[in-house]
Amino acid sequence: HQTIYLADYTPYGFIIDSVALQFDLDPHITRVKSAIAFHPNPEATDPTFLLNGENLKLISAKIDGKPVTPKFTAEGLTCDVPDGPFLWEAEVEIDPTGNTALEGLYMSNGMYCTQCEAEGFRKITYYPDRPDVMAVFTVTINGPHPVLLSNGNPISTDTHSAQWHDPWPKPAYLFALVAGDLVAHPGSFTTKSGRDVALNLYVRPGDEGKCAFGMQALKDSMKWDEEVYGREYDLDLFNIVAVDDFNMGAMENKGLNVFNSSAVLASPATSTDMNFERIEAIIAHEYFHNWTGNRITCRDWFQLCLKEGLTVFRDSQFTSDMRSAPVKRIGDVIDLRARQFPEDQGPLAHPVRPASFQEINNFYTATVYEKGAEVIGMLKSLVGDQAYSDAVDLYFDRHDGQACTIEDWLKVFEDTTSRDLTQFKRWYSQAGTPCLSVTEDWDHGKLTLNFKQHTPPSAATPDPQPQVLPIAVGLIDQDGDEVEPTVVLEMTQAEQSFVFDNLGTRPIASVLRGFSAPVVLTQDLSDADRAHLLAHDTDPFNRWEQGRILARKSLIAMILEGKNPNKDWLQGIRAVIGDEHLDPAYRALMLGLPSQSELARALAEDGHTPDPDIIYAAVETTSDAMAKSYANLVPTLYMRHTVTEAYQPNAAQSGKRALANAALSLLTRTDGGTAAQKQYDAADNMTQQLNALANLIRVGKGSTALQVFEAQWRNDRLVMDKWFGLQVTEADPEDAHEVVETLTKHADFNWKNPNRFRSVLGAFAANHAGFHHASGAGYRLLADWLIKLDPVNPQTTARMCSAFQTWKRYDANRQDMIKTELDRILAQPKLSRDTKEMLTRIRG
Ligand code: B3K
Ligand code: ZN
Repeated sequence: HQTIYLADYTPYGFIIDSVALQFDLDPHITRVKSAIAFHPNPEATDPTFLLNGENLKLISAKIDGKPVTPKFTAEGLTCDVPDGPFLWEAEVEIDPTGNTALEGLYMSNGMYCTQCEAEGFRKITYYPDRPDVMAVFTVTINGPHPVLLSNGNPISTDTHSAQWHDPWPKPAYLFALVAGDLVAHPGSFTTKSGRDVALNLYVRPGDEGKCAFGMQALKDSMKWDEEVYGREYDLDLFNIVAVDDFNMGAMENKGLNVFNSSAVLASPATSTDMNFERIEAIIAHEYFHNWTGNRITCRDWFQLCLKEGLTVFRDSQFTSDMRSAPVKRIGDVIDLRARQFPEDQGPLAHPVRPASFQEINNFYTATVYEKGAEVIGMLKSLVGDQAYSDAVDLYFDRHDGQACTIEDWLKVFEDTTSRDLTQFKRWYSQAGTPCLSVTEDWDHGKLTLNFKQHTPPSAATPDPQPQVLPIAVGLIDQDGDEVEPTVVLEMTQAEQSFVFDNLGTRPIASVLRGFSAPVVLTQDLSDADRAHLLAHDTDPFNRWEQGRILARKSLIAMILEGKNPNKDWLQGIRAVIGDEHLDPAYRALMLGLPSQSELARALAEDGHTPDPDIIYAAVETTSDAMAKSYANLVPTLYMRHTVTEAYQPNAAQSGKRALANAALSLLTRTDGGTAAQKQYDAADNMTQQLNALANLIRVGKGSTALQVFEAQWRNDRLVMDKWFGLQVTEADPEDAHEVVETLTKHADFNWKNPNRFRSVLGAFAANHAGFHHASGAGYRLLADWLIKLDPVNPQTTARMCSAFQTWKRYDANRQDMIKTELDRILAQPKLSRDTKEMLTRIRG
């Protein structure tokens, strides 16, 4: 397979004046006719006429009405063309039913839908399938279906035929088509300049009751983007379609977003608080792409973070505004450490803007998305809020309608602030998580903070240079008062010191407030100082962070030295969770522990070989110690935060439930499941039902409730995904692989459905001690399923390969067993490009 390099970019040889497509839909033999008007691109150096195409049966091809015989290549076809403008017309045949990869045009439960990003349009017809080729599309759809949708505005709809026109030039990856027996949940929105926009959420009959929340989230997003970014919607219609078979969360096709049904359908009875929050964020994310992604798109796929990092940053801002900003920030950091840090510190490490790839679908990663968003957050804190807003306005003004690069993005900041961002740009080109350490000198009222930064080298970046680090710092004195409010120190050197003068007594430095840079921080603070910050820091992130660090230190001392859980930490947390002035959602986070895989990473970072069984035992012992130590507080916490009003998925109610359910999981450790069973029986919403069920499974009393649950929900796919997933997540590590094996034999284990596959095998990879079972049974089991899924759905298979990315952390035995499995998969004939690239990188 061929490697593609950022450095090799050249513009396409032609410009497209218009695209007309006609689809004659058939489940097995769909005909696609295209008429594309081209003229030579005066700025291009290579005049070769290339059209991408994959799995297409060419029926006919004409140029200016005359039949032509193209030459087929690995990528598609090429053909001799006239010197000036010309019309390319082609007819191809495709098989939507046979398309199990869920890329291009495919069928899902009897409906037709498309997924074209990144390079799926080439599976629909011959076309220059690259994001810098933008064109105006007119689409005719013929087929016996009540609903026939494409991008833009409808220009005619008859029975069994519809015509759509999208006035905004777009790259092919934003094309979409949906057809089927769907029902619309309608809504409307009036933009700030008075444009009436019709909104629809299209779902399968039966799902009508799960639309209201998503519709409201869409309206909230439209309003927010007007208020905060000044961005108005630009068509008379905005459609969202829910699809059961989808490789990712959702897709921002122009005017016709297609969503994984799990990322849009919601109701109190079937969705948890976490589901509601995620749905709100994904709807916002896809909507925000209308400006950051669609109106301004990417020149090439190396620039993916241009739209994704920025849009993730925007959706985080939205969630912070809709809900609690500190809770959102802590959640984002937990997620970054769980998904991006392992990537950045292992064999898959790549820069936010990668320099090469074989299969671009493998680069829709936590690094491109979440670290990409962190980079924008850093830029904003370096230049300040006003300059950020001015620069982004300039970006929209200057680049509307263009396919852009990271250079274009940084230039608007340089032009508005007169800053030189040359060094800052390293965030886009260097892989690896910087390690930042800080020591202190105290001298007569003068506190000096001495910082050192170092990024470990990786295959992607063998010789990393110092990064620009915005380090937010505040000072807290011995009485718990803030003597220096947050300042952002700008570190640019490998070693750099900053001085705070005129201080009375020696304060405690609260460093990296709000997690102001995505680094691994080492600070030589005593446990007593950390406990002081846990009690008094004015920065809610760092308050939580100190508790988290103390928890991690306690766990690591248990793992390495067989110590007991740290009493001071237990006491410190107790004070916070008992403080009724604090937001319940925040207190629930305070009760969380580092994940087992995060502990494994911390151990490996310090040169130890993590033992998954010992880590598991330490976490269990710690949870038991919390349950005992807080025994007289927990029942009160549980009762006091039990919501009695009618269910609302808002921040206030879900925060209370989060705290009550955190309390329930401690309570279950002492009452053996009595309260959980009671909650299960009384539950009238999925948050309460699922949390109760998890606790029952954990104490070995889940079998009846699991049967009841299955009988209640067997016809609801999304709820059944939870039923499958929970049994794996909560399985005792000793027999997790057997639980998985049993579940994969269940009649409803439809492994070709990505949601169902992930609910079992994805959850298994996340059951740390279960997956890393000393027998190697977990590795074999996952490998068997990856081998089975790869020919059917390469994208989903390749994503799941990342379960193996941390393999070099573990002992020689486990490494050998994993290597055997990696090699066994790699030896499969006809392994997809996606999976092959992932495993080759992971194996190293
Ligand atoms: N842009 C899509 C992701 C497409 C994935 C292609 N493999 C969703 C999003 O980020 O909004
Ligand atoms: Zn996105």
